[in-house]
Amino acid sequence: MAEYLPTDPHFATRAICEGNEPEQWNSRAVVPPISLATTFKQDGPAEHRGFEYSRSGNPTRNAMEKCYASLEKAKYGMAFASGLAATTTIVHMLSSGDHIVSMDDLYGGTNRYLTKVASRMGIETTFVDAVNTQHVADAIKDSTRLVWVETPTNPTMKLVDIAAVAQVVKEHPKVKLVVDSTFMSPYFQQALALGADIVMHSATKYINGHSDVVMGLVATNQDDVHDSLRFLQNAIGPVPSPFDCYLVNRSIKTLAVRMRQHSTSALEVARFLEKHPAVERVLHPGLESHPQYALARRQTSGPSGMLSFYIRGGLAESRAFLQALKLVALAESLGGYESLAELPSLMTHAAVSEEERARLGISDSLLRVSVGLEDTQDIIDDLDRALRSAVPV
Ligand code: P1T
Repeated sequence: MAEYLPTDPHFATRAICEGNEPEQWNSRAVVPPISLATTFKQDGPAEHRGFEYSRSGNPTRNAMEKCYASLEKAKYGMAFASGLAATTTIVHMLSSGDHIVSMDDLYGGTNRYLTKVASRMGIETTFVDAVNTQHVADAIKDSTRLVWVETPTNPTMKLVDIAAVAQVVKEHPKVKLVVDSTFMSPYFQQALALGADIVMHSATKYINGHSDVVMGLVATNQDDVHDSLRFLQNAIGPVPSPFDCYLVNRSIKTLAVRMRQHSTSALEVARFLEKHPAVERVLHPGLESHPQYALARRQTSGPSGMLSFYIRGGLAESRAFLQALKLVALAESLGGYESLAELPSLMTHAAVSEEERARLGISDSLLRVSVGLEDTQDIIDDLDRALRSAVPV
């Protein structure tokens, strides 16, 4: 920690100062320089000053990783070329014959990786409804090495009780709990403090927040997990560029203010949609109507900008709504300053089987919205106009 910081700085202070100490650079630059060199001059064979080759370590990445780690109050932070690169690297800690317990409601790309790629490497995954902690406990077997949960889930906004699952996992010393905290960012959810062994994010979303970088971030307090992931980060090679690390480090500076605004606006939008005649049901953990509202209050310090809702009607109405939007862009992804809307059944979750989607409620009338940082009234007006043009009310 920088010497001039208070002993226990708050989130926004850590976001600005940690890992970014000007004293670490000869120039004393207050902004970490973009260090593009792929290799670093050594004093003698295998004698270097912290950096040798940019895949194994890079000054700009290092500054950003330290800053990110401080947001999770973690000992270690590591950056990867995408959220999925972080996921695959974590799964590479396992060997053929090992088993993962994951959840049925998961980002479609994570589901696709586990079912179509990791399975070919001899790693089997059991998908359970992790909303009920007992289902996780029942699925753990001798070969289980990871429990992988996402909370809130993408796109049905279900919550997993991280502390309860962590308690189950702790009874099995060989099993690690991974929490994908992408929808919350470290600002609203501190998964490690709740008992997770590893927390990961698609930093492409809120942490970068400007829809111009694809990146994954992982944090842990455990030396063995860190050593293993650092080895794999170098051995497999899925590292982000120094420029992307510079951009994410810069984005982290405004994470707290961005998240507060996303949260306020999304709650306002969610309340508006809940009363809209063209809307059947709204899924947002900040609404009292959310079935796990009490858990949301306990486990997070607020809801993010993500919500989903069921439009009255089916595919035709969903399509008409999305195509009528003007301000809100019809696009995949989330967590950026611009509002986005999408149809999970045909877009982000198309890789999930039709039967599974039906079981999870990912129907053709389920729409997902990432509420951005435009004026809230303008977002509401756009949604209202598009809903009214798609569904006669
Ligand atoms: O896109 P990438 O940075 O590789 O991250 C994958 C990922 C992991 N976990 C969650 C919860 C995610 O939402 C994602 C990516 N999601 C989208 C692209 C999306 O539109 O939902």
